[in-house]
Amino acid sequence: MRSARKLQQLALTVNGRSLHHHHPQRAPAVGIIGAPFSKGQPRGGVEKGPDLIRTAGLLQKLQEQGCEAKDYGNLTFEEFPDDEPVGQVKNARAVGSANQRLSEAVKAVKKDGHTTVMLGGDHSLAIGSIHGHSAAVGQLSVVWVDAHSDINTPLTSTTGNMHGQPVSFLLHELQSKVPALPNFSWLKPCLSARDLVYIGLRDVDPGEHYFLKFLGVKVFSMTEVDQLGIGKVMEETCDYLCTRGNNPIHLSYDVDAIDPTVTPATGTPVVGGLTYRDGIYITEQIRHTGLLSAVDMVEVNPLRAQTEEGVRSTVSTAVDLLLGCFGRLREGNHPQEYVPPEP
Ligand SMILES: [Mn+2]
Repeated sequence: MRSARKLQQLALTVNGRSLHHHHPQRAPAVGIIGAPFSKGQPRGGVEKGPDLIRTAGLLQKLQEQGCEAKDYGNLTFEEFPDDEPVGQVKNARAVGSANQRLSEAVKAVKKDGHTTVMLGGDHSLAIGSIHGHSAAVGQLSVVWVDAHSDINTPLTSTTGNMHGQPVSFLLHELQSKVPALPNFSWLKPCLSARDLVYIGLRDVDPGEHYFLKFLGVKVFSMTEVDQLGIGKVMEETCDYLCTRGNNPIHLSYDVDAIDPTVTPATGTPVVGGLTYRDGIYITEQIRHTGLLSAVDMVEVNPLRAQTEEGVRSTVSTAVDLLLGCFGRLREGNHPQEYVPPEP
């Protein structure tokens, strides 16, 4: 795919003048799955994320930019009234069960030929989303955009909240560190540490930092974003994923990756985050690879902003990030069949 595009770029260069423009990729069919689930963390409100993002016009805006988009509605989740902590871990039964359902749903929507968009909900849902995606298409690359690395195990976590642990459940390399939990027997690890790239980290626990270093995970923390700029970060990310075999990409996007001045309506905001422009650029470049196969957009929580404007800004940023994933360019777009009117 990469070399085909290179050839095309060459063909579009005439007399040294680049006529290169973004090759119009076939508009992908988008399949939206709502996951109004909040038991991976203690704060109510994050279950409102999917409907808020829909109300902001996601489906219509995707269609307006030429995407075939289908809304599969919201999943419903089993309640576990006696979900006692297992060691430190809170709501293990609810989280295990919800992710099993989500995994089946993502797998089915992938098999249906769609690029999935999972609207969370909290980030514990990445367990089911990535598992189901991998079950449908095989080996994945995961780009995890987040202030946090979410790679605690149930034993390194100090809070017991599972939204800070999903990556540990998914990685082959950490299985000996993850204890068995109720409603998790369906889950088999499906991801290698070398197929994971982080962008935006700035709040990483000691155990998490150990795992990232020990496993040699590719990390672009905010330090690297400052040092290299987002342009170089994305160039290196895409080159790295290329060396890993150009596998289908799963983009797991936590809105708290973006600076809380822009996305304050989230459960665990951390100062010093990505700008709106950095955030959008990530989606444009991932889209440009032609490999994007599934997206998570998680941790939008309207009850956590101080103002209505804070909620609006967070939700509209989440929508803009998703539009960027599916072809919206800041340079502008026009349909492939567009013909300008003649007088
Ligand atoms: Mn997260």
